[in-house]
Amino acid sequence: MNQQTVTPKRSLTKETEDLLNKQIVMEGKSSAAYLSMASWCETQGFEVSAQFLYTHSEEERMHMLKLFRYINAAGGHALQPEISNIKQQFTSLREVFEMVLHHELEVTKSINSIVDHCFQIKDFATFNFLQWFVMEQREEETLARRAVEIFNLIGEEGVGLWMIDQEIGKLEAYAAKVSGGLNAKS
Ligand code: OFO
Repeated sequence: MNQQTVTPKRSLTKETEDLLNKQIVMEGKSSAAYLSMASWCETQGFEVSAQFLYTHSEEERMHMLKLFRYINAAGGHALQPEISNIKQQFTSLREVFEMVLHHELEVTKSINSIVDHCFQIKDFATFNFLQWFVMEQREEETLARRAVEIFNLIGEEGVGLWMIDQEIGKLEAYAAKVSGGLNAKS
């Protein structure tokens, strides 16, 4: 099929479909990575961080499913991603949250480039669909930046790590407050 072919059943170009399928891989990897981080945190006694990451892993799966449903509704074929090479061991709680921040910045870059592509080819329906992800990334970045900031503010000595773990539990409320509830979690 020609790269730009659009049929009555199909409102996505093949290129856009491929880009959205690549985003599915990213969301699936996010879900798996956060699940692995949650498990490691739980084994280390960081109960609040573990709960935060378990919840986040579920959210990433929900992001992936949103893309599945959209691609198929638009006449494409959403593909179950292969997920491998998920990191299982971490050297510290700080490393976990620095990786979350790094990861979210990469996801934002990827979403932005698909949005740019849709704008260029005038696929305004997909452009509009992706606005939810744009605002979600704003909130996710705020949250991940704040998590790393908490390590710097409290310090990891003495009871610092315990306090940091407690503060991680307040991140969702913090991100929702500073982003003004820009995105509903559904
Ligand atoms: Fe799907 O937002 Fe994080 O990765």
